[in-house]
Amino acid sequence: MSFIQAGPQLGNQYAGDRVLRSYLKRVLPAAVRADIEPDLDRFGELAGGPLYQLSLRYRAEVPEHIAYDAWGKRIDEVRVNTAWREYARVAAREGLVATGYERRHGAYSRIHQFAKVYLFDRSSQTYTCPLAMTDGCARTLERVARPELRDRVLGHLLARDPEQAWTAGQWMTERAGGSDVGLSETVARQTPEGWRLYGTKWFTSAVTSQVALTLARPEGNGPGGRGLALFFVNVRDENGVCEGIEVNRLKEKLGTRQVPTAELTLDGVVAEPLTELHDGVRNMASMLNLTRTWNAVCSTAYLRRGLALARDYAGRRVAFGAPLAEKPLHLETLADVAAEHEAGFLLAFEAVRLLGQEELGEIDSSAAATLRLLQPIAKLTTARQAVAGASEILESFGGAGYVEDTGLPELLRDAQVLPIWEGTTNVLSLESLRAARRADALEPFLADLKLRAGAAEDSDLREAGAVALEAAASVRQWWDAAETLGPGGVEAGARRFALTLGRAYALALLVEQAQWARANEGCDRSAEAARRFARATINRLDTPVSDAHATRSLAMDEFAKAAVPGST
Ligand code: MFK
Repeated sequence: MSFIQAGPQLGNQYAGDRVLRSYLKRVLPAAVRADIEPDLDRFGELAGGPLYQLSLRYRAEVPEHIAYDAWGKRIDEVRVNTAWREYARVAAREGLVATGYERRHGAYSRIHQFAKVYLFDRSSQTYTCPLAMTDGCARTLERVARPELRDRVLGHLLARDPEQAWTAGQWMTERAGGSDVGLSETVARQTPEGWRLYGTKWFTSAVTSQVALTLARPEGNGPGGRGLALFFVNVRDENGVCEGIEVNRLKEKLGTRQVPTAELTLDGVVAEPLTELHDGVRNMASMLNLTRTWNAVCSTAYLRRGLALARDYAGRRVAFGAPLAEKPLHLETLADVAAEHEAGFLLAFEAVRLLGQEELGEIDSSAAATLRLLQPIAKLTTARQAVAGASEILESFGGAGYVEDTGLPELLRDAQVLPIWEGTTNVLSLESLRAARRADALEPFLADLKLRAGAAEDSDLREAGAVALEAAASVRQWWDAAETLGPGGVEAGARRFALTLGRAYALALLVEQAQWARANEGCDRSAEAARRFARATINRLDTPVSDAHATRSLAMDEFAKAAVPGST
């Protein structure tokens, strides 16, 4: 009989994850870990088994928009696949949002919650999207909503009973303003029945949610983000009807195809202000910071899943006389991805750890400022790792990585959204600059980085730590020279600033983890990850910079002399 290649298999995704387990052992008090570990072990089995199989089985079934019923009545039903409906039940029962708010383990509850999110993400057809927005909505309600509204809604967002559980949408993006949300055109009008919204929302992810937070400009308000107000919308009434909302169409996307993403027309939908009738962007910021944290954690989940599949396959696939697992070049490639994964994981979970402390008021002002900067930095750094790493993982499967029904291409297609939604790399780089300035965050961030990178005792780890310290010094130098660069020069350098910070901080965390794992677990794998990650590019600020004219000439080439459309 001719040869048939065995495909990759997944095991228990908690039990097999050294990086997650070792991290939890280091940061959690023993009693907390003992309490949550059985839950993670059980969920890891589910994620590597039935939930993963479910995602593969319904991989090709994408959402459907039914605009009208048979008799011509507008119904705007959005049908999702069987797996997606099951994920909704699993998410509620498992408390994938609720765990962070029940706070059974105080500030550590966020670590427990996000460990489950990390296990769930790549077995969930990105059901983590509505969950992230639900978490963001819950936190925003906790922080800024009128108590009556908060008490009416929060219980549903945190319900473990699937019959009671709601998810929330986050409708920010409009045709005029994707990144520049202050350009939003949706108007809020006061009527005898309350506020009503009129406008178009251009990207609304997971439009099957029961409720949403959105921005609109109350009539008479000024321009920009300050003139917007934050509103709560009940998307469907008790009969499932969207009164005052039309689904124009579902987006046809590169990836996350099982997530129903819609264009909506708001034609008088009733909405309630969460709080004051201005400063909507600022009031929505806690939602953004939460969804960016989900994005960072899930980005690292892509690499973890890719590695789990590639490692299993490396033992099964024989080429040129030996399994791939014995090929030095194949191992080099996987080890590089593994180093990126471990560094990114620690970066994302540091944002989670500090978030838990901040929410309970158990954080000092330095750590709070560090967190403010870490949120955009962790998101942008890990998202780029996910895309590059997913591409490498697909390649490690050869042609099979390019064939849809292996389920592998989805890893790369879905990953491409991570650096886009919740703020692109460039928008978040600029946001990092603002956070560093407004929150005085750079000083405490760099101080913490130095503490961790400098704490290494063994010479190999001291050497790796020195790379992080040298990058931190470059950041400091660039920052101090910012005035001489002018606004254009600072903006042009923002991405290199942000990525250097992200990768240097990740390296510092990795050095700290590696020293601990060597001393406490007799394990040197984190140390190899640290040494390897230190050899990858950390410092993006130590290369010469071109002048603005040369950059523009090359970037725009045949368009370099053209007038900007619309300018006079
Ligand atoms: C797998 C995981 C999944 C995640 C799924 C999520 C699916 C959802 C899909 C989406 O909804 S994607 C849409 C996401 N859109 C964005 O992320 C928008 C990106 N653009 C930005 O972030 C812009 O920088 C911003 C909209 C914030 C710019 O608007 P403005 O009006 O120019 O804001 P400005 O002046 O920077 O900030 C206004 C106030 O908010 C300031 O406070 P003050 O009024 O006190 O000066 C800021 O400090 C504050 N602020 C802004 N961002 C903040 C923040 N505060 C804390 N944290 C932040 N992140």
